Amino acid sequence: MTEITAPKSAVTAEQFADEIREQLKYTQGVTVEQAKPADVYVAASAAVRRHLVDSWMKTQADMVNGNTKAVGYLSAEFLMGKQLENALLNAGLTDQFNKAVKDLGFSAQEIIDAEYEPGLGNGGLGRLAACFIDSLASLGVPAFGYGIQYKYGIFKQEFDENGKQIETPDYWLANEEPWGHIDYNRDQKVSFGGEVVEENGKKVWKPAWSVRAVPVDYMVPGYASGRVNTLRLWTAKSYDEFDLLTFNKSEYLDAVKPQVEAENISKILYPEDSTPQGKALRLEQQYFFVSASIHDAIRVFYPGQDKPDLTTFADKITFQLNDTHPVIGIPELMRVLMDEYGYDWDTAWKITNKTFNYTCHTLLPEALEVWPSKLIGELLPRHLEIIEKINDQFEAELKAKGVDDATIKDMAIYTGDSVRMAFLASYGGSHVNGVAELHSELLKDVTLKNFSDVYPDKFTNVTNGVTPRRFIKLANPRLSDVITEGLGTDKWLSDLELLQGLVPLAEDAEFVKKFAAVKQANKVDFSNFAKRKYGFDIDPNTMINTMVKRLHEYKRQALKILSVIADYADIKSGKVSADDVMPRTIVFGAKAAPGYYLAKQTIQLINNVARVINNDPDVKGKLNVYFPWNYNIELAMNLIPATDLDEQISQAGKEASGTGNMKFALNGALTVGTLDGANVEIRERVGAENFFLFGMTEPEVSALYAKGYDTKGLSREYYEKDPQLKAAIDMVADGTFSDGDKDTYKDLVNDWLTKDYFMTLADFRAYMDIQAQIEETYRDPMKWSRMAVLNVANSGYFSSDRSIEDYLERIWHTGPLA
Ligand code: GP0
Repeated sequence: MTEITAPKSAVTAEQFADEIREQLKYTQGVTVEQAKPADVYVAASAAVRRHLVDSWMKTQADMVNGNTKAVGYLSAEFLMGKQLENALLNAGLTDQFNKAVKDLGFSAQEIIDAEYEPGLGNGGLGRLAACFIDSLASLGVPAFGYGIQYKYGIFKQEFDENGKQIETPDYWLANEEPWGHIDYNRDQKVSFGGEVVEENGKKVWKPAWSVRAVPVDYMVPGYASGRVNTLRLWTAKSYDEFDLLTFNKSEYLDAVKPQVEAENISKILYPEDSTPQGKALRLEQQYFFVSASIHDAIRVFYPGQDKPDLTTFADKITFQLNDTHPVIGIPELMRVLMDEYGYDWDTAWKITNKTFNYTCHTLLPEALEVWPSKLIGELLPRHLEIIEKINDQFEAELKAKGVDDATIKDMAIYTGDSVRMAFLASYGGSHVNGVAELHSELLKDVTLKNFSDVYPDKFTNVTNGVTPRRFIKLANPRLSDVITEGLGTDKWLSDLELLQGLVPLAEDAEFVKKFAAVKQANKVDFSNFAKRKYGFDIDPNTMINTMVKRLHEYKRQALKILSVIADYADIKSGKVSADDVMPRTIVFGAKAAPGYYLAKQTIQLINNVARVINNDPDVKGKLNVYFPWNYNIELAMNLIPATDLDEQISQAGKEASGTGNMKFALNGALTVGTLDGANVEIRERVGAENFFLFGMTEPEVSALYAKGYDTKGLSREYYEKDPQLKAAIDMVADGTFSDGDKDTYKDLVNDWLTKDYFMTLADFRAYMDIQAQIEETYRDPMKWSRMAVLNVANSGYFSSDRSIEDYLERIWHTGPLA
């Protein structure tokens, strides 16, 4: 007997159909006969939202009245993905929905598809925030996600006829968006600019302009917890409706200018992933949402109180700083406590220090934000003063601890010219965490070494995780059924370590065959999806080999494409007969930051390699390359379950964690990867024999830098010594993938041969060797599938529920509502 514990609402399909009808009629003004799928999508969303309202209100009331501290997850990005399917699952209405829409004359899929995916994040960091708020709600922990409702999300990616990336605006709010509830009556005023003056011995900030921060609330339903939290995304509105004076002069268009400028603040998500640009508007965005959120928390937790006792603030809510983006919250809370509520510096500092914690997501120094003091001074003069004072206090503290002057200078939060946000966060909060074990170690040993030396107890690790609801249950229903059947229960969806129970089944040939059949069916589905959406002809009987992630040099898409080119060159030269090649389909998905030149060249190269190889009869269809554009959550949910082999091939010591790697392992893909980020922990858990490891380790990378790899042009030696590598690079240089033009990729080629900072060439040989081993393994389907079963069975640790439990225990010191 299989035990089913998934939530199930008492509402019948007939009742749910009536609710949809009613929404269609009374809110949207269309009959069922007139309704399009997009109408039914809006109606069904509104209907399911109504079923969540009571739990939502109760969760909020319990949060304010209860004695459990809440979590405020401050994040500039929340990459949520489509909402309807997930809300139905958590409300226990999936079956009713499926039947109801069918009875209304629609297919469930076309209704789900009608939702436009909100892209309010760049990649891993934003998706992690979305997984975390899902897990917080599922664990019954009261929490707010606080962020920005950008009008334009991450750009839509297209490819032009030359294979170049084109970015177009993602106006995701062009159609009715039924999930966000805009609440004009819970707005906050956020001010900027002006100057600080002294009045009666007190510092008083006289700002020059203000915007109105209006919250848009999204419900965050927990799975099987009965709890519904809130994602509160701020949108900027103008206070100046229009300037009457100007208007009287009948300069109508000028009159709306200030309004347009204020509303610019929440207009667009910056598309740089890991390499922030020091733009004033970005700082405005950061301050905008953080200031509104802090004031909002005071409003929520001290309702109706003019003189709240904010010495208890850190017992009400703990703020997690998701990377450096919200770190301006530290001086902001200081300012609020001192200037708005009259606390002295020391009291304010104690509260602030206790309230904030900081998660660092990177090892790339360029990803740690540093703001010019001048910019902060112009935009937030009072905050700059506070930062200077924090820095003075910090220096005195370090001196007292016996830290030498040179080190103190290295650690400066405020250097005179600039403010280092990661340092401000490390000093200003209680805890600092990295996102995988290796990453947290490297943070302590390298990136934030001085801080960890002085404040060792602040530093901890929380390995990332992903939500099994979206990335297994919704993305891979077939696998979910096989797991439930195998375990005899569906409880694994809220306790993912139960997947361990599948380990013995790896020896059960019947089970392994069922598991393999799921993968095959998913591959067929993906092939159909790719045909429908992209016009691709993907053969589901080839190995599906996937590399999806942002395009970044350190992630090394270049290594993957060079290996494909090397294989192609072997076929073309006759060294290898196409008949002997194991059939493979390589699927890439990646957006490049619009200003990231080498990343964009890499995209162009991949597209043209695909064009040439896919159309070359000599290849006999054995090697295929596809690059579906605009990689997003929807594509991920279709591609990951269909993948046989996943690529996690970053240069060791560069990928903080990776979260795609977890999604693939949990969906029964095998991984080829370096010892980097969470790969290390995945491999430990699934077993070294079930993971394709290759390449230099982090200490080997460091040693090679020390030899001058990038500065002395050592990469060229690898090129000269390895004929296969040489053939591949020469093929890029000679115009094979640019209709004979030798200049198209010259900067890319030149970088490989003179600098190659991320050591693609140095790891090439090891990568080719492991691929040969992979092919051998894949030719034994039972062996491959058994390994895949063991990947699923041993990856339960990588649930974001477990990550949140670690945060609760190590950092937040709070727990679920009673
Ligand atoms: C890290 F610094 N990450 C940054 C950034 O600006 N954006 C971003 O998405 C990612 C890391 O690269 C990661 O290793 C990590 O798993 C993720 O943050 C969440 O911690 C790979 O996606």
